[in-house]
This record gives sequence, structure tokens and C-alpha cells, in this order.
Amino acid sequence: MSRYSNPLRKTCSQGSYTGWRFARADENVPDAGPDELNHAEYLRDIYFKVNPDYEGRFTVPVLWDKKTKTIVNNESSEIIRMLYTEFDSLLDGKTKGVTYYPEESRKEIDEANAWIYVCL
Ligand SMILES: N[C@@H](CCC(=O)N[C@@H](CS)C(=O)NCC(=O)O)C(=O)O
Repeated sequence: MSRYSNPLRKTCSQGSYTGWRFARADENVPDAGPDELNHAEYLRDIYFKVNPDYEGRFTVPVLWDKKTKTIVNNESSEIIRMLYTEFDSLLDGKTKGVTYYPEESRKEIDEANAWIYVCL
């Protein structure tokens, strides 16, 4: 899994839509840097690596699996839910089991998120 949470730069190149661009090593962009895993210049290169026929938007966030070399998910509302529990086995005792998505509050959280997602 790799992080694409660094601020990337959005550009247009020669009138064609390129979408998010990774900062180059020689650029001084705070908290951003090159894609050290796939050496992609643009995020769209990642989308095309997974599916050369991809025709959708090149959006962030992207959850990337280093082992299978694919995009696991690009939907924030789903990624956030995965992060609540999917990696618990990697955590130590102190943080394991800590959840911001407790079973008893899920309905309420989902309703709030549905409103936020559409309206904000
Ligand atoms: N379904 C996606 C949409 C994400 C989305 O629209 N991301 C914007 C930035 S907040 C983006 O990457 N836009 C690039 C574009 O539309 O070219 C999600 O909510 O996770």
C-alpha cells in the first residue's frame, strides 16, 4: 500500500486534461514528492497502468496495493471504512481495536456521511 495523500499538483497540459501531477524531486513543494513506487509523472499514469482502457476521472484518494500492483479503491468513503479495521493486525496492543466507526454508531455515521458527501 502506498500513500498518495501528499498534495499533488493539478495541471492542464496543452489543453488536454492530465489531472493530478506528482511533484518532481527538483521542485520545492511542501509535503509532496515524486512517486517512488511507480515513477509516474501523473496520477493518470497509475490509472492506465491498472487499466489501459480507463475512461473515468483520475481522482484522489487512491489506495494502492504494492504487492498486487493495483488500485484497491479510489472511493474515499469506502477507503475510510477500510482503514477503520482492515489493518488492525498490523497494530500494537495500545492502538489495536481503537475505532472511530463503532458498531452502535454506524447507522448515524453513515447517514451523516451520506449528507456530507452529497451536500458539501
Ligand atoms: N469518488 C471520489 C471522488 C474524489 C474526487 O472527486 N477527488 C477530487 C479531489 S477532492 C479529484 O481528484 N479531482 C480530480 C479531477 O476531477 O480531475 C471520492 O470521493 O473519493
